[in-house]
Amino acid sequence: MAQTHLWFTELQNDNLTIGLRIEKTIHSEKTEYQQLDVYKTVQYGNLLVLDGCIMTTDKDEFVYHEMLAHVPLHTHPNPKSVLVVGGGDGGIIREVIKHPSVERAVLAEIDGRVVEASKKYFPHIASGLSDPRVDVQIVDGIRYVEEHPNEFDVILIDSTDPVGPAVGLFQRPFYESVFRALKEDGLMAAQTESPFINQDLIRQVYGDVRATFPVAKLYLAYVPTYPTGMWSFTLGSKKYRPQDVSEVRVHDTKYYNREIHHASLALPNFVKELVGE
Ligand code: SPD
Repeated sequence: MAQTHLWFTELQNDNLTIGLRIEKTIHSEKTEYQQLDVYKTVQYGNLLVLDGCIMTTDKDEFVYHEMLAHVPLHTHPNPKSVLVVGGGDGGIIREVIKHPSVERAVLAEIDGRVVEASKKYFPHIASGLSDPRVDVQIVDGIRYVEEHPNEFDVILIDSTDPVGPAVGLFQRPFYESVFRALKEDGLMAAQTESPFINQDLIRQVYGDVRATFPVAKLYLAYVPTYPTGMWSFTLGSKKYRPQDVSEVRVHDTKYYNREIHHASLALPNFVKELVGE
């Protein structure tokens, strides 16, 4: 096939872009909440974009989804009841249900169109959404968390970037409400952007999580299509520490394993400084 001259460009901040050559636009719509586009790219397969920001691609999605799910899920000794806030593409749910202890996994996604688009254009990412343990709720995740105190072992926050509908998911009242929605030994993890270009956000979120939970830990993974590639996740826990994980229960992964679990907790000095470690 002749090479196209079409490019998708994400403006990552005022001074930085990432460009992916595209073969064609597969889908484009304005949902009730955001602009939703799906492109076929040459390098990364299908690409899901919300409000101009890359959410996931066929080829590198496994890094982010495995790391946001398995580091916290292995930190809990017996996760049975799990809530995913956001994550309408289903990638986190797919990883959650790999844990045999999980009896119930709720997905609280505000935009039902993301779920539908993912089922159609990213079937391998959305594959877990039809599992009988999964309950897909098209609701405001912030409100859902407020209305379900003391219910979950693990809560995973797979938000979009901190603009538009996701802003509230990066604020202290939300983490306090997540604390209340967790059982007495529960824990949470959230995606918290790039240590290279979102330093104020990481400082603020980490500070809020540390003020809310007895245990707080930032960890890292490398996602080629996310701004700068280096990506952070913040874990808050009432009891268990990710440093104490000695065995891994899930093995059908492409990125996560026991060594990666521990390596992801090791922070470069400039990131340690950000979180005061
Ligand atoms: N800038 C990328 C941030 C994307 C975080 N959420 C991705 C959703 C994938 N399930």
